[in-house]
Amino acid sequence: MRQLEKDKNFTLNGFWQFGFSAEHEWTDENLAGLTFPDILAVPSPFDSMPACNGKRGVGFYRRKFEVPAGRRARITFNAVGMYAKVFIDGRKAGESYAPYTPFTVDVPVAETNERELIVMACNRFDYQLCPLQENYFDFYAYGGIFRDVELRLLPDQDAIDWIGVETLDYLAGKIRVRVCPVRPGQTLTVAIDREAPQTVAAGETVNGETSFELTVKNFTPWSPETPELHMVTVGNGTDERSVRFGIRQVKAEKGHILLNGKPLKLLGYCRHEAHPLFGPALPPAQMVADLELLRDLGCNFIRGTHYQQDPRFLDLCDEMGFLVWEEGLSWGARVQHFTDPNFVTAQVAQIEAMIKTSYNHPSVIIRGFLNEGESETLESEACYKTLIGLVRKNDPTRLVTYASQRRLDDRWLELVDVISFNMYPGWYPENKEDESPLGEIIPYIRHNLEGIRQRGLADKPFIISEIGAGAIYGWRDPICSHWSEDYQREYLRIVCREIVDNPSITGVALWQFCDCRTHRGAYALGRPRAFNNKGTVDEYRRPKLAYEVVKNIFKESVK
Ligand code: ADA
Repeated sequence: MRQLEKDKNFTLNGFWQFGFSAEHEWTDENLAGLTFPDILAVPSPFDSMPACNGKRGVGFYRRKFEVPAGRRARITFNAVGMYAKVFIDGRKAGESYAPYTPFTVDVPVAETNERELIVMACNRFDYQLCPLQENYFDFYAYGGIFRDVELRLLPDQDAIDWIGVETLDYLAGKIRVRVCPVRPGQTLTVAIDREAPQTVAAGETVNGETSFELTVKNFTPWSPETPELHMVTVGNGTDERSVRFGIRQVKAEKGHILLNGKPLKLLGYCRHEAHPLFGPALPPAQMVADLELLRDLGCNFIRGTHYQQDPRFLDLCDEMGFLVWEEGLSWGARVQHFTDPNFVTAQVAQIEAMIKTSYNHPSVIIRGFLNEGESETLESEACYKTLIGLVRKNDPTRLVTYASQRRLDDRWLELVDVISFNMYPGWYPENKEDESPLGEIIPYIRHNLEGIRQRGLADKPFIISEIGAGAIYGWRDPICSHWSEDYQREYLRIVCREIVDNPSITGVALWQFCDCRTHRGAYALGRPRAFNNKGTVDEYRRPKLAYEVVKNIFKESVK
C-alpha cells in the first residue's frame, strides 16, 4: 500500500479470473450467477486464446484491487472490445460502446481497502449498441480487455483530469499548456523538465479549462532525426500531473507537408495492431520489433489503421521519431450510416476522445476518420463536415484528412488539409482480362494526380493512403501470378519508385505492414487463409520478397 500511495498510479494488468458464456444476454446484469473458472491475462482478447478461440459471446473478468479506505480513485480502460460494463463491489460503475477508445470509471469511496472489479465484455456484433464496428470490416473484431488497465488515486477534491500542450513557436520554444478542470482564480504551479516550479494564476476559464503560455529554454525541435521530448508538471495544491510533449510545428503549404518548416516525404505503411496469437494486444516487445522493422525498411511514416493505436505504441513513435496518421474506427461507412444519428454521435464521441488521448504525442501529425466512406454521396455531407470541423476546432495544430476510395468522385476534398486516396490499380484491376496488370499502376496514379490538378486542388498535399498487392508467405511463382511473393515484389517496386520520384506525391502508406486476420465466414472468400495477405511481412513478421525492394528504394531516396 505504501508504494501505491507514493506512485498514485498503478497497473491493473495481470492475471484475472475469467469465465465465458455464448448465451449470456447483454441486458442481464445479475452478477450472482457468474462463474470465473479460468485465468486470462489482461491485456489480451479472450477470443484469440485457446479456450475461446473465435467464439462470440460475453467474457466475465474478475479481480481484487486495493484503494486506501476513504480515498477516491479512477480506473482507465485503454480499450475493451467490442463493448463493456464495469462493476465495482457488485454495483455498476460504467460502460463503453466504443471499441479501441479509452474510457474511465470512478471507484466509489469505501471504508475498506480491498475492492472487487468485474468487467463484462461482449464481442457480438450489434449495430444498435455498437455502431462503430461491423462484421464486414476487413479486420477481425476481437473481444475482451485488450489494452492496459490503470488505477489512479485521486485527491479528495480538484483532481486534474487533462493537460494538453501545443507548440506556439517551434523556434522560440513557446508552448501553450491547457489544464482542466480549473476553478477561476485558482493558483497553479508548473514545471518544465527538472526546472523549479513557477506559480501561475489561472486566468479566464472556459468550460472549466484554462491555458497559459510558457517558454522552454533548452530544446531542439522534435523531428524524426531529433525526437526530443520534454515533460510539463502541473500542480494545483491537491493534485499534480505530468505529461510528455515535443516542440514541433506541422503545416500544409503549396502542396507540401512541412515539419518545422521543412517539406516531408512520408514513406511508410498502414499498420494494424495485429498478431495471430495476441490479436490487437501486442506485447511491448512486438511493438518495438515492428518499429525496428519499419525503420529498417526506410520508413518514417505510419498510418494507424483503422482505429486509435495503443497509447504505448504512440509513446514509442514519439521516442523513435516516427510520424503518425491517427484515425478513428470506421470502415466503408454507407449512406445508411451517414443518415443514422446514432452512428454520427458515436463517431463524434470517439473522435473527441481520440483527440484528447493523443493530444500530446508529437509523432501524431495527421488526424483521419471514416476510412473509405461513401464520400461521393450528398448524404455523407453532414458527417464529413462535422468530423472535419471537430478536428479543426479541438486540435487546430494538426492536419485533417480521410482516406477516400471515391477519389475524384469524392465531394469533400476541398475541405481537408491533405488529400488521401486509397487505390489498388494492378491488384483489383480495371481490366480483368489482362494477365499481368502491373502496367495499370503508373497511369492510374498519374490520372488521379491530373484529376486533382484539374479540380484546382494541386496546392493540397497528396498522399496515397493505401496501395498494395496480396502475397501468400512462401508462395513463389515463376509466372509471377496474383498471390505470389514475386508479383507483390514487382508491384511494390513500381509503386515505390513512382512515390519517391514523383514530386507531386507527398507520401504513401503502403497497404500493409503485416498480414492480419480478417473476418470469418464467406466475407473471407477473397481473403485466402481468412487473412488480409498484403503485408510486406507476414503475421509473424517474416519478410516476403518485397521487403528488400521497398527497403532499397526507400533508403536510397533519403541518401
Ligand atoms: C481497403 C481497406 C483496407 C483493406 C484493403 C484491401 O482499402 O481500407 O482495410 O480492406 O481495402 O486489402 O482491399
